[in-house]
Amino acid sequence: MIMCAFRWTRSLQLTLAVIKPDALAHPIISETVHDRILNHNFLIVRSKELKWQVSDSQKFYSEHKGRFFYQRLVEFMSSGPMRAYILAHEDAIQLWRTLMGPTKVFRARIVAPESVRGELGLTDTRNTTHGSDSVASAFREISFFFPEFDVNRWYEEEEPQYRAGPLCYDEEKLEHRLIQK
Ligand code: 3AN
Repeated sequence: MIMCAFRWTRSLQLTLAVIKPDALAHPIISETVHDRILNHNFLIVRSKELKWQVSDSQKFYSEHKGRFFYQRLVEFMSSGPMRAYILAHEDAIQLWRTLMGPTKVFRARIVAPESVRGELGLTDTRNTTHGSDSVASAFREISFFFPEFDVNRWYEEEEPQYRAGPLCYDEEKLEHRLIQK
């Protein structure tokens, strides 16, 4: 157990982050991404490993249906286990997007070589990670990956507690949790 006493000045925002199958298959890559999450003071509200059926992948990426990469994307995202996180930070959505870097790995290598995708991505499809791109998509995507998690309730009831702490990091569950005062 590691105590975490970070001082927040603004309210916390949630985002969904995913380590995609290509990256989770390589422990050094997934540990590097996980360490980057912790080193940037994200709070890990929930994390879990899961594997999609093709139908889950089709549903999640329905907005891309018809694009040239759709079939490849759908097959890849259901090809092996992933790790999904609900992350909290003052500016969680934008911070995680910045840490990931641009969608296209070859562009990421040039414009953001130290980003996750710039450093660890393989191709535009196998680009290591996913992150929500807006408040609305964070709501939708968190509910998709964690149907048992109530986003509204978290903001109403748990956000003030996570902001105030104290929290500890559970190295086995890969999650932060509140310590009862
Ligand atoms: P992001 O994941 O950065 O939000 P989206 O939502 O435009 O990007 O695309 C969803 C996923 O589709 C990407 N993460 C990537 O795996 C795949 N993808 C997007 N554009 C391409 C492309 N031009 N070629 C191959 N795969 C792509």
